[in-house]
Amino acid sequence: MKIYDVANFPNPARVRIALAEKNATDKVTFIPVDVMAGEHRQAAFLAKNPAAGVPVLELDDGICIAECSAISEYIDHAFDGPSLTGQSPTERAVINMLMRRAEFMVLDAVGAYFHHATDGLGPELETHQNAAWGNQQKQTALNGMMYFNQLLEDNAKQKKHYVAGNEFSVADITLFAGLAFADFAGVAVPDNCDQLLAWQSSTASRPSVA
Ligand SMILES: N[C@@H](CCC(=O)N[C@@H](CS)C(=O)NCC(=O)O)C(=O)O
Repeated sequence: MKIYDVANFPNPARVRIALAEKNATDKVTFIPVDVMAGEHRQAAFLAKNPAAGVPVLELDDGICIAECSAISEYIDHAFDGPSLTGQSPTERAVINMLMRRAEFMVLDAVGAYFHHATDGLGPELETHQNAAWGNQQKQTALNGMMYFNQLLEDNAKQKKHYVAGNEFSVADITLFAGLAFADFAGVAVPDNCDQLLAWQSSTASRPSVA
């Protein structure tokens, strides 16, 4: 199978971390996409993902799977190793809910700030900027960080050390990618978010992330 992506971009990182958690990185061929040159907006790539985003997983039979949530789901079930998406109906629902919150409250909000209120990927690619929307989304991201700080504090009181409870999951991976993107985009974690910063530092030391 192939993954079309750009190393070190936040969404591709989610999939690469999931693969590393499953010890399956070497089962995939990575095909670099020249996003900075707009390759992801050309017809050949749009045929794989009409949303013009990386990563895309292409299976050996040609089926293309976009969206990190869907790719992570595939990886979790295609390879052995600890579950990243949960097992019981409750675990699966809670992990999915918190992954979605990590997306729209942090990662995607930072993305909107980066693409709309900063130079983003440069004038050739950032053709429809709306700075007011971008700045509003920066505040959404800061609120999201405070939400996850409180959630991690509440979890820690119950001796649970991950976003969705006792096990590392795609919710942790997504939040970590969101904070990495925030760091890159110059959105600092609010000062009073000690629990979030401690969680970020312990997540950074996982072999799959390091
Ligand atoms: N919701 C998508 C987001 C994909 C996405 O936006 N990827 C970024 C890289 S981190 C991208 O391709 N950006 C290209 C652009 O902004 O033109 C997912 O989960 O995969």
